[in-house]
Amino acid sequence: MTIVITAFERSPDGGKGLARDMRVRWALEEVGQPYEVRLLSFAAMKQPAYLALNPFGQIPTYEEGGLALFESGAIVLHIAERRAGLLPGEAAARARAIMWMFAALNTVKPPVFERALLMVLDRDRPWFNERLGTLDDRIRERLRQLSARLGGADWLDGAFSAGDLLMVTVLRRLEGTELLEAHPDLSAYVARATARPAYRRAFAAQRAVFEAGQGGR
Ligand code: GTB
Repeated sequence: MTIVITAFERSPDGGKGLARDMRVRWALEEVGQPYEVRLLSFAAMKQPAYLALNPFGQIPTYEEGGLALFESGAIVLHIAERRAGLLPGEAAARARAIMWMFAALNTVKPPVFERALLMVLDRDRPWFNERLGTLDDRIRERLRQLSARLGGADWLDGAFSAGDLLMVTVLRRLEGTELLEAHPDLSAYVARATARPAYRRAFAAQRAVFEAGQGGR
């Protein structure tokens, strides 16, 4: 059954692999599952045909036969549950890996994502610096806690898992900031994950879309 995912026709991230299709591409590469990509304009993402797939009009979606999914975390979990490579077989270890998936998206991501939005949308607001300070403090605390738990290990809990995959996609939003650089262990964790052949293949695939779009301008 062919797997089809959706991605931006022209990603606003400039080919940096920060859009959410990157998580899905990476997961599919980790488990060795071929896939096709349907590229969408912003306008197409708001049309009824696409809203039937994702009511929020966002990428990515995932289609396989009669199954249609949205939400990158749910898609990564679906992929990880079906093929070996992203979740341990042993029940307790598997539950902990899924716990880390939720921790990445529900506990670490919120202030990181809020900061990214603030930097793009609110730089001219009079309260910008105060809000940035608040979010940076929250992020510092989360990174301190994450670093303490990682404790010099390669991955969050034993072998690389879907929990690491999602956590690294969240941490990548902090690349180039002093927040991440203050934790050389976390920077090394991101570097270790993004050096994986599956990540490199996924990154190159999304980058090729951006470069093709540039050529077409
Ligand atoms: N919770 C959903 C999921 O995880 O799947 C969120 C999906 C989502 O935010 N999709 C974004 C989207 O479709 C693209 S990835 N936005 C269009 C819209 O809402 O109309 C978010 C994103 C956008 C831009 C950058 N960037 O420029 O760096 C990074 C990430």
